[in-house]
Amino acid sequence: MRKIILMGRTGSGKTTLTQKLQNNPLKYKKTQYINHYDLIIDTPGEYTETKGLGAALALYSYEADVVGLVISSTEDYTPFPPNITCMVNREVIGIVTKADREDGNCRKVKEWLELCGCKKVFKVSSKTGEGIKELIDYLS
Ligand SMILES: Nc1nc2c(ncn2[C@@H]2O[C@H](COP(=O)(O)OP(=O)(O)OP(=O)(O)O)[C@@H](O)[C@H]2O)c(=O)[nH]1
Ligand SMILES: [Mg+2]
Repeated sequence: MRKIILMGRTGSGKTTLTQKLQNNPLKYKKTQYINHYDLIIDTPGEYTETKGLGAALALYSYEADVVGLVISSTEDYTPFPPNITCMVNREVIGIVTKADREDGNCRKVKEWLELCGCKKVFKVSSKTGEGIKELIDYLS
């Protein structure tokens, strides 16, 4: 599998998705620093939310093969500006998380990710497993 780095706001579901992709039990744990696993790099939401740390994320993307921009279906706004995918020389995909949430809007979030420049956007739920196989197949 290719290594993916997950970036997105606090609470967007990066760690839960990491646990699901690794076939581990889902257990809430606030990410305090960059966690570097064999095939996944899980970053704290603060890196996406803080301007100065955004540069660190861009540099850290070189440790991965694929960059995953993560936004929850329940978000009111996107932290990622248009055409941001050109900031890194890695493949960048979009990941809409919490697809199971009835109050979410997957279509809107998918459009935000496409505006970022993501050619491919996955809709996943770590709770129900929706879209997880498709994401694993893509990375394999
Ligand atoms: N309904 C639903 N809730 C989810 C899903 N994924 C994550 N959550 C919930 O969202 C909350 C935040 O999830 P995390 O995975 O910790 O979020 P994070 O992006 O790692 O957050 P930081 O570590 O703060 O950057 C937790 O309460 C999860 O249970 C999902 O697919 N569906
Ligand atoms: Mg986390």
